[in-house]
Amino acid sequence: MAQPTTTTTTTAKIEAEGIAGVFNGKLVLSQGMTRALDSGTGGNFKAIPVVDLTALISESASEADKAELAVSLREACTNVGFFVIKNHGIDWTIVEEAFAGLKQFFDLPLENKMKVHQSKSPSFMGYEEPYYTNVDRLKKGDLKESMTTGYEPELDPEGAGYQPEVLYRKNQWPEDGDAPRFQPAMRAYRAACLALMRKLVRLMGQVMGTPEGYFENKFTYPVAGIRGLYYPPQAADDSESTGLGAHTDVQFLTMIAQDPFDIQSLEVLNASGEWIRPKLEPHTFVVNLGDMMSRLTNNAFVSTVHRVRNITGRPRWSLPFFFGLNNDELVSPLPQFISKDRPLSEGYEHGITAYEHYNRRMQRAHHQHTTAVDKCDPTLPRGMTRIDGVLVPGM
Ligand SMILES: O=C(O)CCC(=O)C(=O)O
Repeated sequence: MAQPTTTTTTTAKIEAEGIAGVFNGKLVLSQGMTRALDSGTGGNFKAIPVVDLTALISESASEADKAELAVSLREACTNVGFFVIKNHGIDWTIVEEAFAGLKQFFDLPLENKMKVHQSKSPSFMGYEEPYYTNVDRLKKGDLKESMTTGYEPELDPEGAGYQPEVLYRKNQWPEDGDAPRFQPAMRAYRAACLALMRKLVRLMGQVMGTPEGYFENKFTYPVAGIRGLYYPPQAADDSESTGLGAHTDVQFLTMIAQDPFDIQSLEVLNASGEWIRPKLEPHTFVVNLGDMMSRLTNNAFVSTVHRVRNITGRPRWSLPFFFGLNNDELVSPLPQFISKDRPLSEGYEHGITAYEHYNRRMQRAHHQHTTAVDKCDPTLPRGMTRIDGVLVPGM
């Protein structure tokens, strides 16, 4: 039987720390992912653009204002994959309470948090202690602690009010008496983020050139996960540790609040291999595109590699909200993004559901989870992975 070729490309376009390298012409990322060389990053951006959402939120915005906003969004989506949003209309006391609830949860003794550990959930909901994940498998592991909860259809006034039983991702909430502010705070934060994302999706439809109302029935029981995170400060000279390893996001859009607002620990990879840190003003969020978006646009919109490295000396908390299509929607490139100049990208030939898309990624990221796939087999030698059947350096 023919053996797969093992030639390794030496001219890596991207030689950033945290990226495993280039193999057979593909960018090798964390989580067992490989990507076409030109689809792991946007352009040579030197800063993360700020997008003012007034024209989306204000009832009196003119069509010209909306058109201008659509242009700046398109530029951010094709060149950077990240932007900071301001004037988004979210009442910031909801965000403050979400951080208060999250901190109350993280302050619990470890044994209480372990009662709702993510390994007990087939759908990856729950708590992860420091070093439980190792997203960038060239490192020792991720220093972060996290607590993830997901969509609850019965609490979504703009949704269908149900979701097919098979798609339900059951939450693990802290047990009675533990962190009582956590559950209501997460629910209020989810509701606020959902309302904003649904408005933004209508505009994104326009930015993506879809027919009017195209996305209207595709987010009726969406993915709406919140992953509360804590990153302790780490030593600047500790190259073995990372807050959260280099990766791309899975869903359609992610929006992230951070506390303190001015801490610069999130790092976004540009096409030259430089890590660019978003700079936030008070009451702003970072928004980024996930792989679902790059898949829908045949890589015209970029789902950019990022990581967290907290070398600021201060603790950091963040609250990413992951927003994705209904789990039974097909995630296939839209026809307007396929042409002679932009042929269908490798790996997008077969439609997969949003549910499958998510599970494949999570099984790779969580190499200790019972459902982990063999690419992240923890018995692989450290720093090695298997690609196209061959053991190669990476992850
Ligand atoms: O903490 C952050 O700002 C980013 C988190 C993130 O990238 C993730 O949870 O996938």
